[in-house]
Amino acid sequence: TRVTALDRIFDLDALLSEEERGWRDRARAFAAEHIAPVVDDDWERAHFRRELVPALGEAGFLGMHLTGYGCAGAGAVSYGLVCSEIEAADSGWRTFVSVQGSLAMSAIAEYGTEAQKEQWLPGMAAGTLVGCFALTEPQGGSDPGAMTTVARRDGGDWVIDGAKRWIGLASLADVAVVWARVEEDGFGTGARAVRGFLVPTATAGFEATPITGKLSMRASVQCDVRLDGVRLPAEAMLPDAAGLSGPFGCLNEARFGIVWGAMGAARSCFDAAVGRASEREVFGRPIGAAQLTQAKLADMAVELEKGYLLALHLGRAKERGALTPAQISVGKLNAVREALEIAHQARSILAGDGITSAFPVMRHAANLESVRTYEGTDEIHQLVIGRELTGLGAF
Ligand code: TGC
Repeated sequence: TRVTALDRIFDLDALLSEEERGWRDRARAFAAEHIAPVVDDDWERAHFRRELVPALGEAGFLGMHLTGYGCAGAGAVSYGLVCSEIEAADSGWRTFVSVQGSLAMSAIAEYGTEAQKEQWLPGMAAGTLVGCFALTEPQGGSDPGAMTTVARRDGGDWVIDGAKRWIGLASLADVAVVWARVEEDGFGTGARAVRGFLVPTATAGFEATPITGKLSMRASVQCDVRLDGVRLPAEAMLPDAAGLSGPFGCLNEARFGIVWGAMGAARSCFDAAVGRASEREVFGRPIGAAQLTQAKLADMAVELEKGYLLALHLGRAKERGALTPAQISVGKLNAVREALEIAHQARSILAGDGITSAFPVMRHAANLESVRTYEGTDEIHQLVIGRELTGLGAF
């Protein structure tokens, strides 16, 4: 696999185990073979390459942090490194890995019954089944506590009514993890609690419509979802998630992957800028020999190094079971904010060529706008950190 300018300077390898380097190298090779050659065309055509999903499963990347049920049981840092390499190719594909593994599979693995795990996890790990995670609603995603989707009991069944928006993969998924407010769940958790339900997407009343007109994440799919009288058996509910801590627990997993993933997109932009700076001549010499260009490259490299070291620090904490939501907010806020700044600086070094698909930079920049918004906006993470610092909630 290619050694990047970043690898040369930082020697992140020295901080990784042989197993972690193996995951990183396999993901880098996978992205180079399967994603990089086709992603510009897919992005242009707004095409999600569904047929790649089983290959991701075969590589072991889906739900790789989970144990059993065909999952790899890898460590947090290995998972982060894979997210980074996949997102260096395209944020849409890292989003797929996150939605499938961190959100949908984590929800089933953490909160599901043995029968639910047996039914869904092996196929999802193999990439023969796709899952989605339906939390956000049309009025906005920052306050899931305001959700209006409801699940009510009807005899032994559940009946769900409501709407969700920005749900990745919903139109392709086999199963949706749907979060809904229950009137009375019969489990003693009280009225109006939020519960999770496994909804096979073939169920009558479930309808997913891809959102069009996106100028970001064009090689992946996000949907509007309608749930009209979706009738499910009693055992469709995830028994071990009661309240918003259920979906938030899954968001913690996905946000951790983003801490690493956004650094991958940034590294791709950085590599493009370094490569071009040594070739493109202005005023009779490569622009990489200009002090202003070197200052930009140096600032980008500093943020990349800090971002990767922070990701690694959080990964080690996660492996010790010590990672807190506030720490994840620091990582997500920093990684995406700095990745966008790096993408913008790289674009300026590439000049006019930087706006074309000859370089990945504008695609990454456009994708990162979505990453900045989903899984908690910058502002939400600032407020989580602010609450940690002051003890005062300002939401
Ligand atoms: P509050 O409503 O008071 O707390 C509810 C319960 O949740 C617990 N909690 C957490 N648990 C685990 N991890 C976390 N990070 C948690 N954050 C909160 C909390 O302790 C409480 O538990 P309990 O047992 O006492 O009931 O909420 P809060 O005041 O703690 O949080 C407010 C705020 C703003 C931080 C939270 O609402 C938030 O994080 N909002 C942002 C939500 C978000 O990220 N939405 C975007 C989702 S992205 C998406 O759905 C798309 S997936 C990608 C795709 O499909 O493509």
